[in-house]
Amino acid sequence: MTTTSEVLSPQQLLSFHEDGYLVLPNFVDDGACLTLRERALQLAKDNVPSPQEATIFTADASAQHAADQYFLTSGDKIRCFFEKDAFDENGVLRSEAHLSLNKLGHAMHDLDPVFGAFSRTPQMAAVAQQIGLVDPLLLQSMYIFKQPRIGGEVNSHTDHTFLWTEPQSVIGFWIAIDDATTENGCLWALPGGHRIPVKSRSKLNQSRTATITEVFDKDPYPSEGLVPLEAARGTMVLLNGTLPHRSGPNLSDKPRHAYTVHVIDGQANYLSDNWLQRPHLAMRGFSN
Ligand SMILES: O=C(O)CCC(=O)C(=O)O
Repeated sequence: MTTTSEVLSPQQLLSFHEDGYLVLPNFVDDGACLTLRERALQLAKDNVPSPQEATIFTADASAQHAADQYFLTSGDKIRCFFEKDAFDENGVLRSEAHLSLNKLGHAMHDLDPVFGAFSRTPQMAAVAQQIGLVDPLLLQSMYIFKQPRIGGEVNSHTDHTFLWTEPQSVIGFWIAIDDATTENGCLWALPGGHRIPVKSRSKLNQSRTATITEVFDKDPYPSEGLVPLEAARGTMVLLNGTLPHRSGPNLSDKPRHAYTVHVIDGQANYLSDNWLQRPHLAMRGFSN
């Protein structure tokens, strides 16, 4: 990665357009990954909800409503989300709160300087430009812990389903902060699957209190043919917004931290009934 204007070779660009994803080893250096890792753990400690708030996975309807609100208003905040398996049968956390988190979301890239600097590098900007984002806007960030033993599976989905623009424009910039392998729950993707028409859209209900799913095709995405995208620390995986992808559970004793930024094109229309809204924080690009 010597120049910042052309980070991707013509072959890599071709491969991204053909497969719908691209794996870029050594995109970020180890030092930057470790700095982000440390910062994420600090943010987790600083922002972890109280034990009362942590009862968000109980079946109780008012708790569910509170959990929905906590999630739906997180687009312009830094919030902590727990793993389901972090709780015992009485709803009590089995371990320290910050070691029980599934992820941080969804605006660290705008609210935290360490995340901001990691997210807005000339290399990231160059990739966005090369893959055709005319007016790239950093919509959301997630720091995914995929904790040892309890890190849950992420079901096959497309990002466009959740972050809908017209026309489709969302691209995932996913970066391995720890080595990601089939043992600790790496990404899996369906080569060429971005050409399958998107099967559903998740959006806010009329009262904007929960999400509903609009189904266009009730058949699931193919479960065969996905390939594991093992990724050493510092590898970036680019994901087209219509590409079906998933990640496995982490049944190992090794953490699998990863950081992902979803970028949209400001020339496309970001729908007002998408779950993620940022009423208090304007979206920004890589350099403004
Ligand atoms: O890191 C993971 O386990 C899943 C990430 C993902 O699905 C995404 O960034 O869109």
